[in-house]
This record gives sequence, structure tokens and C-alpha cells, in this order.
Amino acid sequence: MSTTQTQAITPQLRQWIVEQAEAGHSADVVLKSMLASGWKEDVAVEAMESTLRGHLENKALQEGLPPALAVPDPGLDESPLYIDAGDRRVCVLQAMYNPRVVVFGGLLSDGECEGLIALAKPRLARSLTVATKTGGEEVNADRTSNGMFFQRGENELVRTIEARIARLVAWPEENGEGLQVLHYVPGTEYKPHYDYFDPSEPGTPTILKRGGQRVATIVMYLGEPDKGGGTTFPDVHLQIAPKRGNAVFFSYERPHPSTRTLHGGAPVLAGEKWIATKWLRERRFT
Ligand code: PD2
Ligand code: ZN
Repeated sequence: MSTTQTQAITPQLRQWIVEQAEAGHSADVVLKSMLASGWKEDVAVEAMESTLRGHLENKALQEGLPPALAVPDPGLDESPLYIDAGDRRVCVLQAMYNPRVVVFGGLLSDGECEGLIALAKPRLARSLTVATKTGGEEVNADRTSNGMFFQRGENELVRTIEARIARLVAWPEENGEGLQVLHYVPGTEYKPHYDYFDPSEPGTPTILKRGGQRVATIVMYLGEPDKGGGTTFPDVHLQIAPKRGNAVFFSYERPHPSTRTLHGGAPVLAGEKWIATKWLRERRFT
């Protein structure tokens, strides 16, 4: 086949790709075999990606999983060391694909961390969680921090950070819930949980009216504890150190444990931990 001709991704090709995957051949092996048969690399990669994505989605739906949603994501295909987040260059320290977890260095300056803490301090109260039975809010023994919410765009510092995050993970600012600041002292923690709303809970339809599902979370570390207080992902035995100015981003394309996004804030053992959490919804959050 001439290289100037467009190569068509036929149903037969898609079926062959699925058969190879089901026979246990790795993506690398299948790609090499396609290249050896004269497929152009970009066409082969696109054929494999779209076919396997579609195949996995069909399987997931057959197994009764909720459909996959579009999610925010920092573009890391070319493994950049830094991302231009508009007003700041943010470092990519670590990236994982399943679950999708990205650790950023220097998302916030020390001054911004201190500014958020100072604005939040007078407004702290015992943290609540969403009451999934009713769609309201409740005190929860699994979450023993104190916290507060800023309104979206409430002040210049909040607006700056919201714009930076929107650019960093390519997701509209208006889809974000208000920034939440949390304060943990020794002994307090946030036990492992999922940030999405469980579709089987009776209060979930009410919650979803305000912008649909949560699809991603960014936890920004504002103040470092001396010991403990890492953000944990128990399914994959991952723990992120709560280093000031750094942040962990994770996304979940369906409200289901198969995303492996179970996560928690480990108990603080010494010193104080301050974080700011930003939850991102499917649509405009109202
Ligand atoms: O404090 C944390 O590290 C943490 C852990 C899990 C925060 C959240 N979840 C959250 O705010 O959703
Ligand atoms: Zn969480």
C-alpha cells in the first residue's frame, strides 16, 4: 500500500485487534505486527486505541458498570517535566494510569499556601460529608478534620488558583466546586473513601442536580505535618507525601470501585496538616 494513501480502519481490522488482545498479546506486540504488515504508525495506534477503548467500554457495560464519563486530564502523552498552567509552570513529579493519579510539584507558592490558611482560619468548623441517604450534609466519624469552603471566585487568591487548575487539567473553571480548606491535628484523619457519589444511594439524584458527578479531585498541600498525614490509595499501596505547594490529582471516569480511586488522608502523627481540596464535576456546578 502506498504511504500517501489513507488506510481505512475496517471492522475486520477492529475484530483482529480485539482477538489479539483477548489472546493475551501485549499492545506492543500487536502494534509491531501491524507495522510489519504495512500499517502506518499513526493509523495503527489510533486503530488500537479506539478499538480497545470501545471494547473495554462494551465489556464494562455488559458487566453492569455505569458508563464512562469524560474526565479532566493534564496532557502527559509526551511526558513533559513541566506544564504551563497559565501564570505558573507546574512540575510533573509522578504519573500513574490505573488509577489515574498525577503528583504535581510547586502548584502553589509558599505565599499562596499561607494566604489560603490565613483566610480560612477564622471560618473553620468540623468537616461534614455529603449524606448520601438524603443529599444533605452530616458530621462523619470517618472525617475528623476541621474545614471551610470558599465560594467559587470568592477572592483574588481563590480566582487565581481556580484559573490555574482549570488550565492545568483542561477542565472548565465553572465545573469546579468551591475550594475547601481542611485542617488536621494529631490523631485526625479522613478514612479511605471514594469522592464520586454512589449511584445506588437514594440521595444521589438530588446531589447530581448541581453539576452531575464528581469526575476528579485535586488535593493541594498547604502546610506540612511533621509525621503522618499522607494521602493514601490503598488499592495500589500508594502514599503521597503532603509536601507544601505540591498537589495530587486523580480522576475517576465512572462512579465505581473499578477506578481504584479509594483514597484517604492518613492520621496526622505529629504537627499540623493543611490542605485545599478542589472537586471537579461533569458540568457547571451551581
Ligand atoms: O487530606 C487528604 O489527604 C485527603 C484524603 C482523601 C483529602 C480528601 N480525600 C478529600 O478532601 O477528598
Ligand atoms: Zn477524598
